[in-house]
Amino acid sequence: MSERASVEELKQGVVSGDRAALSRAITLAESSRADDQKQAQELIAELLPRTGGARRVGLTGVPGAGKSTVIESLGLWLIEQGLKVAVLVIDPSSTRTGGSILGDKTRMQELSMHEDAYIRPSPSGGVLGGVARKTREAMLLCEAAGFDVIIVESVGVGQSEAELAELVDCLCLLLVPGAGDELQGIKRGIVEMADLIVVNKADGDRIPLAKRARGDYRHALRMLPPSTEGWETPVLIASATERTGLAEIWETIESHRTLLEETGLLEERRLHQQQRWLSSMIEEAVLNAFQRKEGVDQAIAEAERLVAEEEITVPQATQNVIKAAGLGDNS
Ligand SMILES: Nc1nc2c(ncn2[C@@H]2O[C@H](COP(=O)(O)OP(=O)(O)O)[C@@H](O)[C@H]2O)c(=O)[nH]1
Ligand SMILES: [Mg+2]
Repeated sequence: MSERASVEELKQGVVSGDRAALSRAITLAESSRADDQKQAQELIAELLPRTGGARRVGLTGVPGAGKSTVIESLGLWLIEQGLKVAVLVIDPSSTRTGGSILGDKTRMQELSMHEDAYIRPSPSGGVLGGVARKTREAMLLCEAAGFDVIIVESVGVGQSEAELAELVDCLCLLLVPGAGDELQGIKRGIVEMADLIVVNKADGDRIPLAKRARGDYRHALRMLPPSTEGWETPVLIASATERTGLAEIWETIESHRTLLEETGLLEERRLHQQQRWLSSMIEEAVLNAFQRKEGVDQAIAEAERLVAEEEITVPQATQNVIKAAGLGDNS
C-alpha cells in the first residue's frame, strides 16, 4: 500500500480481511482531520452493504470484574467454534495513563495473537456522543472485514453503559461475587439495561458466594422491567480463569439474538440506534458551526456582561447571541 492508501485500496484490504488495512481504516475513521474524515466516510459508505452481519455484544462491569479475562476465554472458545472475533476496548482511563490497555493486552494475550481475532482499543472522551461514534465506525469496519462477533468492552462508569447499549444488540453485565448487598454499588438502571448478567470468578471458595449472588440477582430482576420485550434477563455464573460457563453465556446471547430476530426487534433496535446517532451528530455539527461563526465569541462576552449588570434577562441575552450568529428566527 502506498503512503496514503486510496479508498479503493483500503476497501479491498478490509474486505479481504487484511488486518493492517483494517487498522489503517479505523485510524482514518478516528482522525479528526477533515481530509481523513472525508476519505473515511467514503470508505465506510462503500462498505456499508457488508456491515450489520455480526453479533454485536457489549460487556460492561466495574474495573477488575474480569471483563478482559472473560473476553480472552470466551473469544478463544468462540474461535474454537469456528467464529472470527473482534474486540473493541473502550477505557476512559487509558487515554490518561495508557496503563489499562497494557493490562488488557496481557489479559488477552493468547487471543490477541490468534489469527481469527482482532483487538483494538477505542478512543474515549471528547465530544458529545464521541465515544459511541468512533467505536461504532470501528465496529462497522470490523464487520466488513468479516468478523462474526464484535465484543465491545467498556468499563462501567455511569454514562458509559447507556452509550454501550446504544451500540450493541446484547448488553452483558459482568459482576463479581462479594460480601454484603449484591446490588450495592451497581446502579439499578444498569441492571435494567442488561440483557444478560454474569457473575464471574465463580471458582475456588467463591463458588457458594457466586451462587448466592446469582440468586439475589434473579430475585431482584423480577421486580424490574425487562431489557427486551418478552425476555427474562438470565443470571449466570462463570469463571473466566477456569473457563467455565462460557458455553452457557454464548447460548444465552444466541437465544437473545433469536428472540430479537423473530420479533423484528433487532431491526427496530438498530434503526433506533442509527437515528440517535444521526441526531447526536447533527447536534454536534450545529454546535460546531455555531461556535465557529464570526462574532459569536464577542456576542457571548457581551451577553455575559449585560446579564451580570442586570441590563437584560438570560433569555434576552440568549436571543442576542443567536441573532449575532445569524440564526435568529424571521419574526
Ligand atoms: N479467580 C478469578 N479471577 C479472575 C477471573 N476473571 C478475572 N480474574 C482476575 O481479576 C483481575 C481483573 O481482571 P480483568 O480481566 O483485567 O478485569 P477488567 O478490569 O474487568 O477487564 C485479574 O487479576 C484477573 O486475573 C475469574 O474468573 N476468577
Ligand atoms: Mg479490562
